[in-house]
Amino acid sequence: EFGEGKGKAERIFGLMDVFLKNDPISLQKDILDHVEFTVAKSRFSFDDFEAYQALAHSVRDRLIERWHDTQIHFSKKDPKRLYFLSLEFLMGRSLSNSVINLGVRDQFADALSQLGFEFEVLAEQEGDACLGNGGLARLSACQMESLATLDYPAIGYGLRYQYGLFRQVILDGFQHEQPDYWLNFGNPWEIARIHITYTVKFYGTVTDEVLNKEKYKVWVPGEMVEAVAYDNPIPGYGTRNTIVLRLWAAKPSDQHNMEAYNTGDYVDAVVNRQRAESISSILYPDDRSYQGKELQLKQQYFFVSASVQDIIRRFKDAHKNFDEFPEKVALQLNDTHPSLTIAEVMRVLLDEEHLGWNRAWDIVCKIFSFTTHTVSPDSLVKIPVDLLGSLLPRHLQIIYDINFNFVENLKKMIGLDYDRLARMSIVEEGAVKNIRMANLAIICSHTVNGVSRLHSELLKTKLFKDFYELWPHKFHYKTNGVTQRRWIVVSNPSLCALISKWLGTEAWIRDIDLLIGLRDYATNSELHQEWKMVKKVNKIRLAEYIEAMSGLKVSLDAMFDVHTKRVHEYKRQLLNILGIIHRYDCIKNMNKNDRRKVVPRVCIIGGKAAPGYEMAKKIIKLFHVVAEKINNDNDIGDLLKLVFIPDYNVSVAELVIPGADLSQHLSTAGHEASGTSSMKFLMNGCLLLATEDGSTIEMIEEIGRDNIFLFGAAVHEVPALRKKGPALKVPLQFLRVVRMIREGHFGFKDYFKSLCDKIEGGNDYFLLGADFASYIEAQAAADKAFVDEERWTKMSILCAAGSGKFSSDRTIQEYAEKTWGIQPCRCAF
Ligand code: GPU
Repeated sequence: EFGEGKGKAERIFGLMDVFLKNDPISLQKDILDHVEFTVAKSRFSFDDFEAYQALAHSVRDRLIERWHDTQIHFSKKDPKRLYFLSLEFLMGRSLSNSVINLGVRDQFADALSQLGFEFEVLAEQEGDACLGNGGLARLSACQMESLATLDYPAIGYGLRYQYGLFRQVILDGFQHEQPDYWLNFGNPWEIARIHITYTVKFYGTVTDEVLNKEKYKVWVPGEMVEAVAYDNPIPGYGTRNTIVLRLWAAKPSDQHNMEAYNTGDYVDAVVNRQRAESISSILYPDDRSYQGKELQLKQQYFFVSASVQDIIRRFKDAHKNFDEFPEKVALQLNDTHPSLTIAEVMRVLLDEEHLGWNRAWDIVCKIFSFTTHTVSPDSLVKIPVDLLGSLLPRHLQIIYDINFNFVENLKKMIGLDYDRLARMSIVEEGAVKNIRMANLAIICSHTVNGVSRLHSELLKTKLFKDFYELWPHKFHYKTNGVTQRRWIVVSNPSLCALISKWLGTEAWIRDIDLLIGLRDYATNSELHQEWKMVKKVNKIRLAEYIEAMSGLKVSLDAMFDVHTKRVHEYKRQLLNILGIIHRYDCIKNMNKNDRRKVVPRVCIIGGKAAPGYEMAKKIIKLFHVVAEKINNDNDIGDLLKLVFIPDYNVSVAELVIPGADLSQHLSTAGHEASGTSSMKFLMNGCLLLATEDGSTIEMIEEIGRDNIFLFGAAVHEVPALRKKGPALKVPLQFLRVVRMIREGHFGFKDYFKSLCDKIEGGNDYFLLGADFASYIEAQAAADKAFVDEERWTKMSILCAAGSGKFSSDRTIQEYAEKTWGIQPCRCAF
């Protein structure tokens, strides 16, 4: 169809500009064109939201351009690819991060200002993509960004939930959940790939068939659903490489048997078909627990099956022989949620590619790596056998076969130790028979990673002890990290500029170890002045947000003390509240003179509770009733103010973290696998008050004990304390604050009874009483340090300077080199 004589490709090249242009005039033209042709508004009249949409589309064009180049480059080089499988990604907003990574932020800001708009104002128009619950999901997002920045050939796979994590609304101090229909206003950051679809099968039966005298299993499904790909480009920083997060959406299948509808009502039949979409419609809001719901299992398999088909299709486009599969494919299982992938790959290699068991098994054993994010056996996914057998009959057979071989081999290695055999078996016997997905993942993966050093020790000595003793070589850890592009450059532009100025380079944005250079200036008074200014700017921003949200005016001289994360008993938000009550009680009982010495505090808490987690919801309510009392006590004034930040999510975190003076990480030692919010606070020069848990232990090594406020029992002390039960000594102050709640000092006496019962009289599993005295001491130490401005600022600088280890760039590089065996593949244009 193109001109004679010239090749088609040449002709197309001739028709296009080489790259989209990024000068202010071209950008303005692009934005106005998108106003007119994409948003369909007049270029002479459009509002902030429409301007945001047009802006987002012009950025998207640039993402697509780079992503195509990256794809072409990857196809040509055919490197080993990493496939990152996760059911949760907390991406937050995309605009600022994209323009910064594309290196066109200032150009866009200029172009917009010439059109009469302000970049920051438009950026605020964007909603959050909350396709995940908490730390695990945000970790996936940080890791995708690092994979792109470090030029690794990677693809992320996930689900395109129509409803993200619920929006938290507080009414009368109680949490209410509202649906997050985040796609309502369209999503400029995704590209619908209506031609990339795969059929996913469910239910049905398995029959034996003979082909060329070989016996094969054939799965005849009872239901089929289509998976459609939606691609979300992820640009790297300081590189042209742009990778993709491919999210699957469920659509009714065309292969539906319409015959069956003839007897029924046509409209009902179509409505029924439409139900297929429900598979990808909602994110389950309970982190770390699988409720045994069929829909949730369907979701997992839907995601797994579509991803595996896509991976195998890509492999077959370039290769004929499956023996090369492990040289080209690394599959990373983000926790147990996607571990059905193992059975699915096995099924495809056996039943569709006819490789035979031994060859298929050999391949499977070389391609999977598994990362676990928990220390608690209760968080490991178990699927009831009946449920799995009805939804995925062939997969159950395969899992049984894998288990049979495993147990037979195990017997040869460890003898007939039936207790241990039962513990290690993939099948859990009991009133309800379950499939233990973690055991399946460990048995079939070449590497099992923990998320911090301490976590890995706990895996080896507790959770996965039996497996560690069998296969010590499989167990490793990669301490988590977060991306400094999102958590400093995007969220804290003032600090970003300050760091670059003092280091004399922006290179730390790609090479975070350079931050250590700030240590040389830790006592420099000029830096101190500028550092304090930056903190002030961020505190003003946060104070304005608090006022807009709650009407509460907070003093900028007060210490902003922040505790934001999912609400869980083990994270001990309750300890913080008890500490606040104690502080209040002390202030009330002080004379005027002593009051003058009190360090004013704004105590900020934020975080969602799973809708069915009663105790977590009571903790939220307790904070509110205590806040009500204290904030309205004229006797207290600015000495103590309490703020609950509702609907804590990525974009709220971007605002809160830079404005914090102190942040709290209070998990009972041995319960937080890693913790990642602490890393974001640390990078932003916020001091930490923490237990020696998860990654905190490694932070102490990086910044020194003098620069962090530590408290509480150490991991090895926890079991003995628990054992003491009712005999455990707890300080009188602790009993006093619990009594205040019990006796109705803050109202809702009956409602809080069960909460008080849970921390008294030997029931205090998370050891709030045992750790209380040392918690209060650590808080006093923080107060003391805060009044010494010079000391505080020095500590703050040393925190940021020592945070280099906690970049996801380091984590990803370790994974790439030690676990996945992948190399950078940089697109050089
Ligand atoms: N984590 Br399991 C979650 O956010 N959700 C989960 O369901 C499970 C773990 C967190 C860990 O609690 C946290 O310690 C860790 O830093 C994070 O995953 C990322 O590894």
